[in-house]
Amino acid sequence: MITFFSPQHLLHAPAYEFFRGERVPCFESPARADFVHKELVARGHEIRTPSVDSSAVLQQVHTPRYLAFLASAWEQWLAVEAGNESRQPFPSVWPVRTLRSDVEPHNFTAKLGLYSMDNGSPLVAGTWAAAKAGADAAASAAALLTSGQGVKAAFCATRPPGHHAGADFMGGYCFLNHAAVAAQALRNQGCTRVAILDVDYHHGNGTQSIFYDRADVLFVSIHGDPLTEYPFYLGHADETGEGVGHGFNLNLPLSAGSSKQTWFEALTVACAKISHFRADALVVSLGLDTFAGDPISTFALQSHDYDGLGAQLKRLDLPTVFILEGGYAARELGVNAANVLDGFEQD
Ligand code: SP5
Ligand code: ZN
Repeated sequence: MITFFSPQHLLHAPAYEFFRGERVPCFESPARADFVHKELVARGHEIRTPSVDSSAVLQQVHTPRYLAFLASAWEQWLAVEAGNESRQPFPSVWPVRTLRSDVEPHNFTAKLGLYSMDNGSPLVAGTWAAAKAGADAAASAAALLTSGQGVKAAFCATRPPGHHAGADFMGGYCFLNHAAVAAQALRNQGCTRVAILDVDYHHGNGTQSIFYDRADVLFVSIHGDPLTEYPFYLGHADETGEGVGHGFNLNLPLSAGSSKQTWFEALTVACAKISHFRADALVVSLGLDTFAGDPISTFALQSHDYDGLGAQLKRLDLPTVFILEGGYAARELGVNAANVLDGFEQD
């Protein structure tokens, strides 16, 4: 499968994140994308560098003030205090209920909190460049599928991931929502109805919220129940869309520890919803943290199960953009991702 990959992902390499109150090495590491790249090359997949500038589409899915902040965040951080080039900024205050989020404060940490849903998204000098390369990959994949060259599917081997990023906030290791960029770009290029299927272990709160009031983009997600699993505050089954978007959002939360049989039953329900929607293109938020060996998740898929996922998605018979999201068993990530793509192509 044609795969968009940019070495710019390496520019996002934070040293640590917070986990149970301690500093730990980041689960979301540069090695992840390199393992995926290596496995795809070994299996003969064609690797391309993203060539489409996603700037205009980014303005459609994110707010101008969030994009302006993110693009200049590192420069702003450096200006706060001497020595900040060797420190990672984290938010420590957030505008929760009763506080105002319409006024952008001047204080850097206050701005970082305004534009964050958690303290779990470490920002470094190259974060913007890496995330922007991911958005460019998503736009490049959408352009390729709508170019009339007969290409039916493409993969974006991108990191940091994107599905937790909302219109005006980062979170869950995500900064720019690549799946939203792909879906919006497909709409711009003539697709009437686009379905997004999010199979990451964690609910794609950012993607859901971006399209929640729209009927032209269906969002379907299979994930750990937010009552116990990150991102906790979105992803329940009663979230079905609002306004004209009512009926165009489907959440399939599964209890932590669910079996692979339960997971594949949910996939069948998800695929039926997408078929019924009569989409003319599909975007798959391909998180692989459903893997039994994932260090932060609790589902039970084995490497060979990912062939079956790819094969089932192929049966939807739609132009398909796959976008890498989570998956933190880095060493197995390449095999697991490649199994989905090969399962798709061989079905
Ligand atoms: C894209 C993506 O997969 N983002 C995930 C962000 C998760 N961040 C919070 C992780 C908290 C994990 N708690 C796990 C407890 C394991 N025993
Ligand atoms: Zn995840």
